[in-house]
Order: sequence, then C-alpha cells, then structure tokens
Amino acid sequence: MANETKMPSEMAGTDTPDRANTNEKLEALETFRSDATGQALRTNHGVKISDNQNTLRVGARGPSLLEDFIMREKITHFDHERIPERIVHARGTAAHGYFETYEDHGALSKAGFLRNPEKKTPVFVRFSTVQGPRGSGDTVRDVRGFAVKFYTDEGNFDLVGNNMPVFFIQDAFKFPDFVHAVKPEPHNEIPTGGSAHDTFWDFVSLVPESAHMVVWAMSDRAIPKSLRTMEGFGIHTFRLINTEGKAVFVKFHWKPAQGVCSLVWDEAQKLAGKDTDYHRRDLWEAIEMGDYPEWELGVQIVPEEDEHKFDFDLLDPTKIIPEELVPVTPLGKMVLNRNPDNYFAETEQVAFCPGHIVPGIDFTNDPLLQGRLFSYTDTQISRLGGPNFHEIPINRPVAPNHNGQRDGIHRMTIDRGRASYEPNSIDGGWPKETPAAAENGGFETYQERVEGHKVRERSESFGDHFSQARLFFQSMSEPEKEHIIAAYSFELGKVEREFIRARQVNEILANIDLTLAKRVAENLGLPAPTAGTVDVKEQTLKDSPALSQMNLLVDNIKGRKVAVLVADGVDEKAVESVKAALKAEGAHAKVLGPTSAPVKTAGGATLPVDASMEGLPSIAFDAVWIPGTDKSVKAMSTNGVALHYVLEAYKHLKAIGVSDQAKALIEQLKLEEDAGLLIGDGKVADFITAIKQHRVWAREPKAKAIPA
Ligand code: HDE
Repeated sequence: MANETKMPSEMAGTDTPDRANTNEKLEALETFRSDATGQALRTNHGVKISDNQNTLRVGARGPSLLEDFIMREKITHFDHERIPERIVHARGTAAHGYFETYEDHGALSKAGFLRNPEKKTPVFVRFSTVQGPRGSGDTVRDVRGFAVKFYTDEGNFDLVGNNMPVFFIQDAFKFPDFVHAVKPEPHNEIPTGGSAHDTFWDFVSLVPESAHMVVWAMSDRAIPKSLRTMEGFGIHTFRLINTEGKAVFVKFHWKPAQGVCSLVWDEAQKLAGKDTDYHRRDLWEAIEMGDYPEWELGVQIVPEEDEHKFDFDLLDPTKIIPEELVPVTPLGKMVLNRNPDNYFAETEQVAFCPGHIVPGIDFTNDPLLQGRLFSYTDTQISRLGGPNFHEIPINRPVAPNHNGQRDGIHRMTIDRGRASYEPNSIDGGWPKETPAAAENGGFETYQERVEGHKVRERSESFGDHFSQARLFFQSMSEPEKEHIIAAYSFELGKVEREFIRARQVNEILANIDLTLAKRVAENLGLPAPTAGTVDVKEQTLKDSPALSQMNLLVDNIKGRKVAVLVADGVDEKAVESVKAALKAEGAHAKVLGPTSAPVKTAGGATLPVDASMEGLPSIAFDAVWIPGTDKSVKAMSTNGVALHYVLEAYKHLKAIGVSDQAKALIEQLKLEEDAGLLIGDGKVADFITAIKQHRVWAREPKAKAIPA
C-alpha cells in the first residue's frame, strides 16, 4: 500500500499558486491526510463515541471503571504524545514547495530532477537552530540548519546543510565532544539556546580547527533576520556524476531571492523574549500571504584533475572554496509555497539523512560527511521508534520502494507475496535488481580508486586552521567587523574562567587577526597579544567580497514589514497613501495604535488598527512610518510606548519616516535626520530606498548612545 501512496510530489508538473486548487489535488493523492469535517467522533478502532465529556463511573459520584476502554485509549495515547526531540537541531520549522531545474544539466549530473525543466520536484525543507531544545527562542546566536528533502522520481535526495558553509570540526569522531561542549552545561542545564558559556569556549579554544566556523558563528550570519534571508550550504564537497559516468567535485549553495541580511544583536536578544517564534511566524505568514520564499540552487564545480590545486584540501569541511576562485553555477530554483497541515506529523517526524542520495550524486571521503552517513539513520531509529520510519508519510519516497525488508515495529505496508528474499523463484524473482547503466537508473557508486594503510590520522593538508578564518574576518565591512568583535567580547565576557578567555584571545584570535584579538582583549580587560602563536599560511586570495552580507542585498522591499503608527486625530488619507505606496513595492504595512481599539481620524471617521504598538513592537518590523496631524502627534508625544518605538527603531538602525507634523516627535527625542531618518510627507520614495539598504549603518556609532 505504502508504495502506491503518493506524496506532495504529485504536485510535480502541476504547480499552481492557487492554494485551494493545489490542496484539492493533494487531498486526492495523499490519502494519509485526514480531515474530520462532517465526521463522527470515533475511537482509534472506529467505534462511534456518544459521550466525550465523562469517564464511565459507578453512579454520578462513584469510582471510575477500568473497563472504560474509550477513556483508557484516549489517555494512553496522550501519555505517549511526545517523541524524543532531536539531539541537535531540535527547534525547527518547515515548509513544502518545489524545485525546478533551469535546464537539462545532464552534462553535469544524470540525476533526473536536474534534467527536465518542465518537471517540478516536490521538496520539504526544515530550518532549525542547533543548540536549544524544541521550545527555545528562534533568534538566538546559533547556526541554522537548512535541510531539504527532494522527493525525486528516482528516490529521495536529502541535502542536509546549514546556513554557514563550514563546520566546527573536521572529523565526525569529534562531534559528540563538540555537541556536549556547546549544549547547556550538565550541572544546571544553562544556557538555553546559546554558546556564551565555559564549556563551549573551553572546547573551541582547545580545538583550533574550529576557528573558522566560530568566526562565522560570531558574525551576523548567526542572527539571520529571517529564515528567508539566509544562504544555505551543503558544506562538504560532493560528487556529481554525469550521463557518461564522468564525475566532478561540487559544493552546493542555496542563494535566497530575498537577499541576505541579519538582525542586530540587541534586536535578536529582545525578540528571543518578546516573540520566541519570530522566525517560524515570519516564514509561516510569508507563505500564507503568497510571498513565497525562493532560493537558487547552485554548485561550485571542480574538475577531478583540479582536486589538489587549492591552498586547502577539498575534503576539509572547515574550508570554503572562495566564490572568487570558483563561481557558483546556477542549476535551478526552489520555491516554498505551502505550510504543513500538522507540525508533529510533518515537521517533527521528518527524517533527514545525508546518506539519502540518488543516481547522479555521490559522496567524497570528507571524514565529517562519512560519519554523518552513519549517524542520521541510527538516530532516527531511536527517535522515531524503529526501522520503519521511511513509511511515515512525510518520509515516504514517491518512487516505489519494494524490497525484502519486512516487519519491525510500526510496519505500515502489508506486503503481498511470500518471497522476502532475493534471488527467489516463487514470486517470479521480483523485486529484481536494476543494472547500473545510466538509462536504467540503478544506483552505482562512483568507482574512486582508494588505497592506503589503516590509520587513525588526520591528513597534513587539513593542518591550516587560520588562513580562511582570517580571510572571512578581513572580507567583512567595517560594521560587520565591529559586530564580530562585539560578539566575541559578549560571549567571552560570560565565560567564568579567565584562562579560557585568555586562551581564546591569545591562541585563536591572535592567529586570525591581531586587531580582532586586541580589541576583544581590551573589552575583557586582558593584556593585548602582540603576535600570533603560529605561522599562518599565506592565501592566494586576500579578500572575498562574496562573504560580506553587505554585498548580498536585493534591490527591492518585497515582503518587508512596515509599522505605521497612528493615534486619535490622524490623517486617514496620509495613512492610506503610505500603505498604497508600500503595497505597490510588495511590502506589508500594519497600522498600530496606542491600544488595539480603533482610533478616530481627523475627519471623525473610525480607523481600525491591526494591533497595539505594545503588541507588535518595533523589533517585529523593518521600518516605521508616522503619518500625523498636530493632534495625533501631540497624543504620541506623551505616550512612552510610542516614543520608545521610535527610539528603538532608531537604535536598531531602521528606516524611519515621519510626516511634517511628526517632526516634533523627532525633535523631542533629540534624533537627527540621516539617510534613513526622513522628515516630510514627500519622503516616501526615500523611505523605500532606505528600507532597501536594510540598515542605516552610518548611524551605528550614534545609536550606541541610545538607551536599549
Ligand atoms: Fe547533523 N545531525 N551531524 N550536521 N544535522 C542531526 O539527525 C551529526 C552536521 C544537520 O531538520 C541529527 O535527525 C553528526 C553538519 C541538520 O531534521 C544527528 C555530525 C551539518 C540537522 C546529526 C553532524 C549538519 C542535523 C540529529 C558530525 C551541516 C537537522 C537529529 C559528523 C552540513 C535536520 C537528526 C532536520 C541533525 C548528526 C554534523 C546539519 C544526531 C554525527 C556538518 C541541518 O543524526
């Protein structure tokens, strides 16, 4: 049965932005989705229930009866409603969508989903944080998981990546050590969702191979503004095999059509408390509003003969291939256009595994990747309760999956036929092997030649830990560098043991960049190092502009959110006109009042508001606009929430636009006009330009004087 049941997949080739239509089609195909509309309440075994309010008891005030099978079934199910959360990446959110190749990439890979531009391959994507448990905040400083399941006609392909292109360690053997160090400390389970504690910094200061990834984690990449504004990376070098059987090395990249940008630290910290669900809400709402997030899938391609041509080892997962050396070749695009129906059944039960590949894709000997190939299936067995997790609807391939693997806990498929072994003659020999030739589609491992001694050894080519960390830091713009310095200072400032702080500064940071080390040392009250401890390998490339988020913005404000602050006496026309201007650009305006009650306009009409200013604070928006009349501005001038709103948006370097009358508010707050603080009714176009810049970075030194 399972093999015949279809997944979202059948959207393949039939995508339509019309959700109702899409859902109707899905319903017909996905028999596992359940809709109770018009249905009687029944037990799990199909018996209609007449009373769902009272336990069966002896007399109205008597003892309950054990024979109440309906009550026992309900409570038993409830008792088992949680499954173990993921060891890492426990907090996540996901969406459905599709992938579409731009053209036939058969010269690169024989994988079917990269060959037919007419075909839409369904995908399910789960974004996550790494450190915190399921209920932790979305906006903590952390790496984000970016896991994509492609339901291809040749089987499922899982690209289980992160939003940073490198990793903390080089060998899977060290993963439990790393995770134990970053997780909350064992004695008191503090901190939740953060790395600012002794065990993390103890480990990374002792393990220099982590240096590159830790700079990424201290950069703005670790506090993305939205899941929609993150890049994604496959990290490891993989192989693509073409129709002729020829292989190339590749690194996978996801580039967001929404541009790449981040929160500022104060905003991220506040959001973690004021809206724990900030990122998942943003993704959910964007999809509901039809702002479907999009990413372009691309690969950096390295011919086999160039394997040893770089300053670093292609198999070392702590290294990037700078895009200036090997540009990213676009392959196709992914669109997320449907929210899950049920968090548990889909987002919680989805099981990713880097070992799920299809013909046309293959692994390399990256020792981190090799270990992952074991880990994920193993963990699903305990988390999802047995070896049949591939039968859970969200994990089922759309390709058939007949084989001799039978039985086990929670087996859904009722296999017909007697032969659960191969070869057999009593079931006609079925299911049979598929010869490996490209046109047949049987999976064939790339025949890499390997020989050597059995050793526990790290290749010398993995020995340079600092040059790319340096490249990253030195490729940052000035504001980004300042944020990195601030992040190290904040995190190390929380470390209780001074010898750990000093080791990180002297033995790690001083080897990355001496200014970075000195500035952090100064903030921690430590002696500033005067030199590094190792000779750092000179790199061919001194600067990689592709690493700075400043270069990764987009020239539109689609999907951006703008707060329009109103109070009694506001000019209704001014509200409508700014809303219309923003809508024309694809942005979303929300009208916020002193409370959730409607306000009275200057013309005496009633203007409903979307929320109160307290309910949707400035940290939930990209920009603030204040239309006004003298009356409404006067009302705001004595409202602490409204005043704080403007100050906070200013502090977070956001675009603020105010009408002529609202100039009084800006003066009251002693703020100065700048490229993003615009005064005058006619400044809407400049306001939109300022939102495109994402932040007014030039304001940052001044904004530091604003109380948080
Ligand atoms: Fe994971 N990782 N990981 N990881 N990982 C898991 O699998 C593991 C690594 C990543 O949304 C676990 O299903 C080992 C690198 C993501 O469900 C577990 C090693 C990268 C997700 C596991 C790594 C990742 C996971 C926990 C060192 C970036 C979430 C639950 C060799 C390329 C997927 C689970 C989702 C989840 C093991 C390193 C990304 C325990 C042993 C490098 C995005 O199997």
